[in-house]
Amino acid sequence: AFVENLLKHPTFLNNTYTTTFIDNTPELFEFKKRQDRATKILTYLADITVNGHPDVEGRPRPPAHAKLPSAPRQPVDAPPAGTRQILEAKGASGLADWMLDQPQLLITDTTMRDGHQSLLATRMRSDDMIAIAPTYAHELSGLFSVECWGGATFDVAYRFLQECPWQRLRDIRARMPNIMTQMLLRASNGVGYTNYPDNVVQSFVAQAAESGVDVFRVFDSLNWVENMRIAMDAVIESGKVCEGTICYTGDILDADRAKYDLKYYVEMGKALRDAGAHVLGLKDMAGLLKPAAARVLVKALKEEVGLPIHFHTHDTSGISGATVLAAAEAGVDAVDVAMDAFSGLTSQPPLGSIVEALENTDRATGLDRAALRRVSEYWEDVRDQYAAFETTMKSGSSEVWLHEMPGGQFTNLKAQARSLGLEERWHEVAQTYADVNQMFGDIVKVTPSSKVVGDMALLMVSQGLTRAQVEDPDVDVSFPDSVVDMMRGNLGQPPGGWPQKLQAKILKGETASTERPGAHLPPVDLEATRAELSAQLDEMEIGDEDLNGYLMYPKVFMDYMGRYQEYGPVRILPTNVYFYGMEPGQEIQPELDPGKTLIIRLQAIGETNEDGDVRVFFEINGQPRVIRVANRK
Ligand code: BTN
Ligand code: 3PY
Ligand code: ZN
Repeated sequence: AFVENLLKHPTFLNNTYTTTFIDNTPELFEFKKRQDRATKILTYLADITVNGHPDVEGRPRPPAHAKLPSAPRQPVDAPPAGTRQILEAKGASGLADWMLDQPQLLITDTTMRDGHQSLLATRMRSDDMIAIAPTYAHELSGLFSVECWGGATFDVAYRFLQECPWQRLRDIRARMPNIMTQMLLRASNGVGYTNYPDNVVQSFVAQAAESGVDVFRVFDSLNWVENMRIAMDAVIESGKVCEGTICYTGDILDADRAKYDLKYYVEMGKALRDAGAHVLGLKDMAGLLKPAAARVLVKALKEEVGLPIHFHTHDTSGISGATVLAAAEAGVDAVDVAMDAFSGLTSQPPLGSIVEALENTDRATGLDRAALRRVSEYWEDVRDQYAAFETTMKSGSSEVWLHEMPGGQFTNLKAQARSLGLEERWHEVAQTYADVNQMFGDIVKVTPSSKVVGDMALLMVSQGLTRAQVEDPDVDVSFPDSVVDMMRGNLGQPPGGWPQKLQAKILKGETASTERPGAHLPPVDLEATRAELSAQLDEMEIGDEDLNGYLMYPKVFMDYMGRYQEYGPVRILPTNVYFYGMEPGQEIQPELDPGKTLIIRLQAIGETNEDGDVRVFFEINGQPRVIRVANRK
């Protein structure tokens, strides 16, 4: 700490120091803010052990039988070559051609992104992913890709897990160098909920490619291709795989939902191809595509677009496995599935079961089924550790065809409804969500447009408003900010535009934009922002990853940095300890840096003194340490 202070001191930097400088400059010895990382981690451990972690308070604990996840050991030598080496050798177009040549169904595992986003409120920690990554590399090298980044995982990492999402990506990449990593990118909404300036989106994509993303699934929440070009071009420019994506809604076989018919999807597929997509993503975020419709849609897209097709769905209904198999029969090139232990319900269908179902057919995947079971067993143990974040859905539900909520939103909205005291009125919320969709003109509902529909539905149910009242120009409604923002055109344009009467009521005479939102957002001065951020953080040097994190989520990032100053790199703690602290007598050995392990033992927890403080007694690398924390219980 002294040397760090010295090296940063202006006098030292200006080369104006003399031999008495050190003696006469007491601030060089102000270490309080510069405690070492191990002390910061002990502070966190003491705090959580005494006070508990706020996010698991009052929630179910891991079951008594839960065993701590332990990944199979892997050899140190290089794993077999995989899709990543194909991408490196042939480039993104070459990889797409390779996909078209494969007879087997290509498999993406979503466990590390959509699986836990949809089942555990996105709370899976990096430690649990990194531990199993070498097993993926060595035993499952035939996977097409591992979806492990983007969507909601980016902000949840900073906001709730006190982790750097970029570091997660680099750590997975380093341990799994042969399988392509995949991310979900909300086009101009980045990994956020709003449109960012074009240069912020470009900078974010370039950094994600640099830090380790190979496949970018790019979608727009209103299916507006015009609003996807900035992100798609940035991906293409990076040399990585651009999966231009159609979001599926409605029902192509239902003549009453003519807005989103087969022709609409084929046209969109062609537009994405013409915009430079290497792969066509077909994203059924709510799990609405039925098996018979999948046969028709996949066949038409294959014939008329010509790109390899990558299908994504959710099992909210309980029958999405049938849709995946129908899509496979119709010639889909790749599908998303989740490891069995993280599959079903609002997540993807079970990877192992899809693989089994295709054995001895011409789409057999070639994956090692025993390895899949081993990996799924690991995930089973991981899932137990997150019992606090499990949701209430117990069974498949055909109601999904009424409300059309994305799998990633369903449990979230349910929790929001509960917090508003509307838990018993869930089916009313579902019906209202459907009404709001019709009122907005039947739109694609996926982050962030789905959030807008959800906000409006919760408002209507909690205030007892009907669709007719909301649409009546004479009934005063105070619309949520997100609804006003969407009607202004700030999320872009849906096919056919917004319903004009409702839009006029919501905007109260203000004129809406029909331009691409990014077209009128001024570019951010990246270097000025870096300097500003550095000034706010004690002149800390700001790298590109941190800068891009800040640009996406300024407040969330700053709060994360503030906690980092106090608690250090808590990502290295095992998940049970991160959420529940330690028991007296317990020892853990987290790795601070590669090859540098801390041996931490909790000896005892003292009494609370008259100031309300508790002394927590540790031994760290054999040395006793006492940490004092406030008892807030
Ligand atoms: C948050 O919810 O603010 C992020 C999680 C970290 C919270 C830390 S954990 C130790 C301390 N105790 C609290 O109640 N909050 C902080
Ligand atoms: C996300 O944007 O996070 C999604 O999962 C959308 O389906
Ligand atoms: Zn999804």
